[in-house]
Amino acid sequence: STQDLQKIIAGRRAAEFVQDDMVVGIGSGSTIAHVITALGERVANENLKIVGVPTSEKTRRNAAKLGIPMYNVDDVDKIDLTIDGADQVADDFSAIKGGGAALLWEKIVAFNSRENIWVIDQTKRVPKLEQYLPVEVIPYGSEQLFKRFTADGFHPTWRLDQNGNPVRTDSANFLIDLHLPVIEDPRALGEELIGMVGVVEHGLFTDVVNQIVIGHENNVEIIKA
Ligand code: DER
Repeated sequence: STQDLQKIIAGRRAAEFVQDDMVVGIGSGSTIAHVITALGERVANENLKIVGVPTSEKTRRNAAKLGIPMYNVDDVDKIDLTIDGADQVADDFSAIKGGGAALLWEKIVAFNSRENIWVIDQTKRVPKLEQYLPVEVIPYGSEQLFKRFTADGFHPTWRLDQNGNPVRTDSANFLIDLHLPVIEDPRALGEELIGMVGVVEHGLFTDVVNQIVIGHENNVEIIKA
């Protein structure tokens, strides 16, 4: 589809920001899969010297399979550049992430990176964040949290796998997806959510990104935050 093509050209363009000797945070999702493929080709064909830090076990496996040495975030001094995807990126450079159930490790890696780049296809661009917000919660007490989200008008739903069982994140937590109208103040909402006992992390990413790589019909747009 054209969206897949936009992901491919944006992913391959974003991979060009990676240079020899970098420690690279590698994101999760279908767009980043094209970044991983491009980096794997450069490791194989140009002997690119990089170390990867995964934002999910799936990314660790996919990158390692392509010959990219993978280290945990605590096994490197610092991450030079993290490239990740997003579900929505607003005009103020805030984002909603978590569609791929990796938001906690993604946020940990992002906040330990000198520079962050998000790679998206143009359908992810929105004036303001809206409609959908993943929240990672500790299983114990999550039913109580769910009821509180309902009472607060957040229209929560459990993230379920194809068998209808609650998805477990790589940290063995549950995900509750909130469904809200337009999010006018992502920072305030993020602070409200993080203050709730049992909430581990949420998918609002503000004050993080440095550059956005956007795949359009026939070109790639790069915007500095
Ligand atoms: O979970 C995330 O934030 C991922 O980056 C993901 O949602 C983006 O996924 P996509 O590149 O498959 O659209």
